[in-house]
Amino acid sequence: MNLTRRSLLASASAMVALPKFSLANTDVEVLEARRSAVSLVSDKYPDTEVWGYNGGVPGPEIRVAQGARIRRRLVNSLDEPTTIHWHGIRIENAMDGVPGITQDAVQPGEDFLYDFEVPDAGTYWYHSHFNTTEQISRGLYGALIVEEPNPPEVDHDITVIVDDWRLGDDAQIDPDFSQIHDWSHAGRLGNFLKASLSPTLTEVKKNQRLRLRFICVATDRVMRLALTGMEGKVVALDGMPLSEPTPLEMLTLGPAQRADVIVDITGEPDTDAVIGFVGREQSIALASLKITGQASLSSRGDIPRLPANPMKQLGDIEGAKVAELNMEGGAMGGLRQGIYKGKMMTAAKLVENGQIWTLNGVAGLPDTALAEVALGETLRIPIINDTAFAHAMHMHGAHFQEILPDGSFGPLLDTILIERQERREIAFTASNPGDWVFHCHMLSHQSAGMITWVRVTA
Ligand SMILES: [Cu+2]
Repeated sequence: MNLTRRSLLASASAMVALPKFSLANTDVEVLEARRSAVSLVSDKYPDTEVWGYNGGVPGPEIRVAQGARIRRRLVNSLDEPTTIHWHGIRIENAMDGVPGITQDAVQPGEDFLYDFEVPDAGTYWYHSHFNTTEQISRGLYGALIVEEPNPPEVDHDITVIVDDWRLGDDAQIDPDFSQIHDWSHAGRLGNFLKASLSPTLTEVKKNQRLRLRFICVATDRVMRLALTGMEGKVVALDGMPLSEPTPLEMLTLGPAQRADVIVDITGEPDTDAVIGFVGREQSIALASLKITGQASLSSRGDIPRLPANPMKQLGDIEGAKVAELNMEGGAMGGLRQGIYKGKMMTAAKLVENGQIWTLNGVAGLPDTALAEVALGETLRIPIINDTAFAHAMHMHGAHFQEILPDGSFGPLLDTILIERQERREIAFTASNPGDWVFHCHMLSHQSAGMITWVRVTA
């Protein structure tokens, strides 16, 4: 089955009912991780067996007001352990969902209560943080939207989750998750791209204004998206408002990255506004919106800024702690040896252990932190990608900023895409105590070694 035949299937996920889990005095909504079957490709194909939350993929969209408390009981009805990570949320460490670091993995048949506040508005997501290459590839993710008290006025506020599935001819997920070739190259790339719009949207009118919240949940694929029939600006990245919205051209989203855009429909009635994936050889329409008329005669005017979040930006970085991060390994990477589980191993021995990539010479989670910083202290991390592939580095518990070549600071991000052989530098001022993992969100790379951690002491 090739990409083209399957490509024009824009789809919207069905709404799923939330089961309730009774506690003594209060009802807590449940996120049940379980197997189910969903119509992923089209009516012409059989349903796809997935692992999802409450039987849907994506899982139910969680939408709350800024500053609200989120309480969800994870019920594990899978045959293997799982956890939930609340991606991009400034969360207390115990709620971060990293097994072995912030909590024990939730065993089959067991449950775990996540209970935390969301201090920042924006577009976030939640997903499994156990056996992630397989669990996220099979569908254990959903959107987490935190609304501003006074959001900009738009006609439609739509979450657009883009995913990349590797399916067989029977529309079933390829069950081989440990192919060394995938892990050592660009990861487990799929053959079926899908955009899920929530709420469903199929028709728009010229001069309507849309807020599109893009979330790239792909296991390993970098999504390059182009929007036609609409014009606007990028107003937020990784949930955080840009101080100055930027013109919308090609949107490049690595795994786990998000972008909020505000666009006005500029196409003529009876044409389509299209969200397209731009591939090397062909472009694919992920979603087509029929323009059915004209909402008004004139255009809407300037695209507004989003209100800033109460998150501190970088200030003076003089005297900051510096912890360099060297990435090595992978195909064409020349890795000769590395430490794994405390032992020095040859590259061949590492591969035997399913490890292919190293961060500062260590494959897998190291015993000691990349850096230890106190609250209020600033940490600079120069990242040297000495590999032949791009990596999407994700920091838990904090947003960071890039230190640009001219010394200025980039926007707040929680995931940064670092191209092959690139050197980039990020920094953040510690404000959230705990042990936080810092890993490649190309999940095949994370599974095969690219994970470390940072300690913030209170
Ligand atoms: Cu990577």
